[in-house]
Amino acid sequence: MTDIRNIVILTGAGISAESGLATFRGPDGLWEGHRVEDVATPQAFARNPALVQRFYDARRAALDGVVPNLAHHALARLDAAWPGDLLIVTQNVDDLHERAGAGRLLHMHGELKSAWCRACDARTPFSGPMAGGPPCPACGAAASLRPDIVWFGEMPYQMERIERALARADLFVSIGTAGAVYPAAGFVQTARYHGADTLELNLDPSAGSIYFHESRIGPATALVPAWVDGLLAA
Ligand code: BV8
Repeated sequence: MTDIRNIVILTGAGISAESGLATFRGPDGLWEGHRVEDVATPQAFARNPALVQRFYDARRAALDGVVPNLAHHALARLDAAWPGDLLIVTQNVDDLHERAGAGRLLHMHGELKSAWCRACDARTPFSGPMAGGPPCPACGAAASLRPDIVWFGEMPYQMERIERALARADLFVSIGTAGAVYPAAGFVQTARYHGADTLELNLDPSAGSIYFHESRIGPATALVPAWVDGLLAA
């Protein structure tokens, strides 16, 4: 058994790429010619709610046509088998980690399948289009729902819980993220400061590759199962 007990895993759009969901900064990164940074903001929603709702309605609908891939399933297997602390912190707003069976999971940037009511502040499970102004499932208010997504300029969810997990981590693994968006891109430095080993599994070197003790380059469906098998066999 290795001397690794507590693990934090950060995932980004790259872990869902092989399931068919577009990443943000790759060649398929634009949506109807818009950069995500220009649509995923409170200002964009205030200025043009129909455009922003359409952006999220399209991505929420796309979830019905995709399934978790071997990387999601490998992480769920690790989650089920790992005796120490383990936390999957995903930047992704898709539901593929859950559908693969991951339990110790946190969506720091929110979820497509959740709605946030601006009238009663409730967050409720949601599928289907939001553009038509459906009533809030909790309070019934009409046309009061926004996507339960952390936009640029908004505070990511459960940051204290994430910071506590990073402070205790013996191993920090980053999978499928470009390391371009903060605070997630800074987690590797926090983990390293607290003495964790740091590993990056990515198709290309990320902006933060220099902060990792080790970087393995390749597709997540090849790298993640191999890494999990190695860890569970140790
Ligand atoms: C905040 C929800 C403060 C939306 C998202 C200057 C310096 C530092 C920070 C800032 C700055 N200027 C502005 C900021 C702050 C800003 C920021 O970081 N901006 C960036 C652009 C510079 N951050 C924020 O605004 C955050 N909030 O700072 O709040 C605050 C403080 C007090 C009080 C209130 C507020 C909020 C950021 C969250 C924004 N929301 N998502 C949505 O999804 O619609 S971010 C968005 O980018 C997604 O969540 C996405 O997950 C995330 C990161 O992208 P990646 O996951 O990395 O995806 P990407 O396409 O970029 O890369 C894919 C990677 O996968 C690539 O490396 C590729 O090689 C790899 N890959 C591809 N295929 C595969 C693969 N790997 C393996 N296998 C494959 N097959």
